[in-house]
Amino acid sequence: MTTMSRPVTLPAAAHSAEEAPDRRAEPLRAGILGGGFMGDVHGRAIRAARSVVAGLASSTPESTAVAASRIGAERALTPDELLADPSIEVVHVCTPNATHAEYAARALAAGKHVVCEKPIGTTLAEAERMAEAARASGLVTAVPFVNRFHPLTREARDRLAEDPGAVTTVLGSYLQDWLLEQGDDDWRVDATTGGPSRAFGDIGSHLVDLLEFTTGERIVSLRAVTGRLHATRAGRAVATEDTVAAVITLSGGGIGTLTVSQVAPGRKNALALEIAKPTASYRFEQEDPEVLWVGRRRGSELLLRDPDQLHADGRRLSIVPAGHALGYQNAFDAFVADAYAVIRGEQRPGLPTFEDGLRAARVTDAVLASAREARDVPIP
Ligand code: SOE
Repeated sequence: MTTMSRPVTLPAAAHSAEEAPDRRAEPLRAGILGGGFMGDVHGRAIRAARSVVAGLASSTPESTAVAASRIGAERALTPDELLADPSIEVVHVCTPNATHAEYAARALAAGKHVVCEKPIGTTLAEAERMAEAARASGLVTAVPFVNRFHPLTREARDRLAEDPGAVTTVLGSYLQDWLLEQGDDDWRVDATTGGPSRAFGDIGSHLVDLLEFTTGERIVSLRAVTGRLHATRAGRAVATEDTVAAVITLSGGGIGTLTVSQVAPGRKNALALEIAKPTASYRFEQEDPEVLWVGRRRGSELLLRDPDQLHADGRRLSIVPAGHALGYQNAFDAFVADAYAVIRGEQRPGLPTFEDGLRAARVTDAVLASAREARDVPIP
């Protein structure tokens, strides 16, 4: 039976009493900006990381009181109070997209680590400023590209790394239907609150991050087209896209297609990624995360998550035995746990930071430019 434990090596400082104490066991004190459904998801993950939701601030005193009570925050605060609170060590930014950069920048300036929902900026320029602010701060920043934290996406990554040759083809899609009807509305629909790209910035970013993370390759150019099912919603003109289709070229010379839609009837969070190399194919579906399809010319298999069969990373994330299904919140919990471990001074390869948030902004910017100008767009 493979042991789940890892040899514990205490940092040098922990050996001498007068040195800083080992902080790993102590709970961190977190603040959450935003009281929507992502605030709930972050709140659960903070507690799963043995830490405390010390404060929560939403858009009004009333919505803050309701969300703080629902999420179990110690105190209902205003954003200014939360950002000024010296006891809060890490700020989770879960507000509408247009306020991400301002709040993240203020939290960094206040010396607080930042977990910021994507996008870190609604434009490439804003994302570049945020990544620079993160570098200059020396603080820990993280962006919840949590599909990296399913044990089987880590397994796919490790197997792809061992698989010789470059990626040949990628078939990627992320389909939802929560904005299918003309009466469906959300702050994401408006460019002023959600940013100029909606479908791609919102969920295409997950697809791109998972593709580049698992393959280790980069999209080096793309040609995209966008679509809009409803030109108006709730009587307002809509300028952001419902659908995106893109043809991509990869750094290893491979090619692929990405399809993103928030108006695909029956699809809820159907992220699917199929990657082919000359020796094997790998397919992961977010709505069925306990299975990885491994395709071969002879002997394809459905790999069911079983810690004994996984590489170290997939085993580490397999917090329950085979047969007890792990899901989205578990992946989110693993993401926050890794971010907090890095805040406590440990190493956690694969943590998505503001550098990865900037990468997502670069690709999103290229998608909009390509669709607007009907041309291939190279991506540095
Ligand atoms: C809405 O499309 C949304 O909540 C996204 O913003 C999240 O990133 C995705 O994980 C689920 O759907």
